[in-house]
Amino acid sequence: MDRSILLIYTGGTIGMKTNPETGSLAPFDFTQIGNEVPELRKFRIRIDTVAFDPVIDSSNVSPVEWERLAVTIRDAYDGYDGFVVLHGTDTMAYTASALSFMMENLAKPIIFTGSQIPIGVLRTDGRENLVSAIEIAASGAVPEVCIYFQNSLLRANRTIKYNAEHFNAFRSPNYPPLAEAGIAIKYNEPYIRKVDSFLPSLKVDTALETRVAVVRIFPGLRPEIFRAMLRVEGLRGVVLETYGAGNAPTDGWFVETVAETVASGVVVINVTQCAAGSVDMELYDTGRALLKAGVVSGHDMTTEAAVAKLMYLLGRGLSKGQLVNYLGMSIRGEMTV
Ligand code: ASN
Repeated sequence: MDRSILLIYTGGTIGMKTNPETGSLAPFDFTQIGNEVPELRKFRIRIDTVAFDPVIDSSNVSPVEWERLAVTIRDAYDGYDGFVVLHGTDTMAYTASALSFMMENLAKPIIFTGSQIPIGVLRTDGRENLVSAIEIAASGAVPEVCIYFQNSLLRANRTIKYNAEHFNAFRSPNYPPLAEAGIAIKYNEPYIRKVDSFLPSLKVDTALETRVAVVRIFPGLRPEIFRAMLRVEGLRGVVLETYGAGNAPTDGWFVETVAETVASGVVVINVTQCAAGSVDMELYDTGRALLKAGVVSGHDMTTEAAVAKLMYLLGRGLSKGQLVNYLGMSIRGEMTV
């Protein structure tokens, strides 16, 4: 066995099976994964497993678990060719995005996967997801944090959970898949991050600033409600979800509230409510007003990546100028600029 991976189970649907007595779904002992998926024994790869205790539904995952995951991978980093993280699908795009920022100078694959149906159920989608994720992680071909789901390998910080029912649950609307699994796994080389031999060693930053908010505007949003959301004591950053190409109302109260927020030291980043496409604040007057108020463009970043990037950068004690600079540029391939 010349290759090795560490399989980390955090929780979520994938690691469940039906309790024959009660008929309900419950997590199984993950160290016995070989009993549930005997196919794993056929790999010529050493697979070590570790499970969170307790395992959790991903709706309960918070930056505390992001840190636990980052530290687990950091501590095991030198001993494996790659890492597979089994995670609930609901917040997988947030966790995987966060890891992409927290793991600087990453040179090995970290592949997140999960399933819509538990692995202990006959029609599960988890078996194929797991087997292919392991193969990709062990190959070392993609030195990035990725999500593998239903035959597609996607860059984590470009990915959103798109469908609550279909097996094809994830999309990367603004960046092509890094690989597609059919008869063979075909890697999309031009889009995969390159790692050269001068890359400094892995640096894991776990200090995250969580005093941030996501504010989604909508027609009829009232001035007093908007002000209340932005004037929360201690607020450090806001992801403002705007319309179309980054547009928002030009009403005086709206623009003034945003400008006051920025002037008070809160960083405001503009992302679009559309699943695909990019913010361009110079296109319409309704975008320009935000630019003038000091809002930073999030370009084509997902909300998930914007939240994680904001927490990561705010946690690093940067000056306002550095913060705005890093926010507006791609630091882990998360935006097209
Ligand atoms: N609620 C589950 C979770 O995110 C959903 C899933 O994994 N399919 O943990």
